Amino acid sequence: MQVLRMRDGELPLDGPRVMGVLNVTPDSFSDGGRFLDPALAVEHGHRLAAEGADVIDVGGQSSRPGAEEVPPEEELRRVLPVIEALAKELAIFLSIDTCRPQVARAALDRGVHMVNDITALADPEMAGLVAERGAGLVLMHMQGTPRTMQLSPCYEDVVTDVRSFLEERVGRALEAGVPAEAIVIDPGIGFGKTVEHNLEILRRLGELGKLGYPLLVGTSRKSFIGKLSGAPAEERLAGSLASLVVARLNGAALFRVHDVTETRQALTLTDALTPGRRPRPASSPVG
Ligand code: HH2
Repeated sequence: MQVLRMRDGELPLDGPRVMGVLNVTPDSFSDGGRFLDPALAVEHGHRLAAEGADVIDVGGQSSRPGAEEVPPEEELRRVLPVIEALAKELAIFLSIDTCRPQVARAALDRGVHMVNDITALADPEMAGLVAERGAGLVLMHMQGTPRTMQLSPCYEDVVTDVRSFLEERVGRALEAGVPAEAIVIDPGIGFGKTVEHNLEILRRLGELGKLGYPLLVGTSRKSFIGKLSGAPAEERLAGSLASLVVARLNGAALFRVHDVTETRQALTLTDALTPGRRPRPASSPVG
């Protein structure tokens, strides 16, 4: 059975796994401002865990199109109290959504198990840090930066280009000593991609799966669903579920979502209806 190795534990990948989103930001595209107060963020973390999330992904900086960078001190100020509390109060895997080694290091010191780097090791220090701490690592594809990425995304062939990029970044991680079992790859839905690019990636996800690493997808409430359906961010659950069912059928193992209960139900049914797959409840004691 394939497992995902993280600091202090392993997450079995014998069924789909759900990563609950916890944005401690004022400006995230769908839940900005809701959990900026640390007490509300911690409460939401408990809710995500109770709903059956396998991992909670804590982020202190929005990466929505056009977002400006926040200083590292502010990112740390937002996430650290929340991580500290969740690590003490919950037996669940925690991930830090950051591209800054300084933030990742402080989060690891306070108990996170995995680093979700949406720049896939743009900072050369990140890989060594992850290796040294035995943490899990998500490597995500993005074209450009959040500020510029949606201006004119352009690829020769989006799936081939994303695949080559991820292959190269996996190579960097392995070279720095991150074990293969600790690596997850993610095509970066919505990060420097048009609607058609996102659809093409989801249709041809199997080609990324051939790299041999677990695939994570983050389609939850994203704007391609809004552009296709006309729905605002808070009304995109049905489209989010439809996209993740297709992603599961095409080989995705992990799903980064805002709506954990509904996602688990959709994934359970997807696996129950897939020949050769058996549904299993997604529970993940740490350790
Ligand atoms: N998407 C977002 C943030 N982090 N990480 C990974 N690995 N994959 C994703 O698709 C992904 C991600 C953006 O979504 P959200 O956190 O809801 O919004 P914001 O960036 O505005 O905080």
